[in-house]
Amino acid sequence: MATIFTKIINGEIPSYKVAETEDFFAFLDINPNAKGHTLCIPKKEVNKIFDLDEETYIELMKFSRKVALAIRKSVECKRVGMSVIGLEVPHVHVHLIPLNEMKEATF
Ligand code: D5M
Repeated sequence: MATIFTKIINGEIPSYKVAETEDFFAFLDINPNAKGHTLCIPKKEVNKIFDLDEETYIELMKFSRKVALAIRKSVECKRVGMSVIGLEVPHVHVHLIPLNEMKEATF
């Protein structure tokens, strides 16, 4: 059965597309940790990151880097954090999360 992310790539489930190439797709996370939180995925349906073939793994990282640089230009943030969690959805995805320094609390 197709993963929810394959359905997003195929347009069966709506998403906010951030970027797309022949092999990769980037879209906004439905449950963002910060404005601009983006997921980068290979179109190839693979469950876990280290099950990817080496070439796709490297290309996914290159794609994610390009998307992160674009996010940094369009969202106000100090930097963009990158993580691979994969607890919920069994389709490899890289989280790109715009980060800002926390301001001192005032009372
Ligand atoms: O988290 C999976 C991530 O995928 C989590 O941040 C929510 C996101 N998600 C789940 N369904 C959707 C849809 N339909 N659109 C956009 N984002 C979605 P992880 O723990 O890394 O597996």
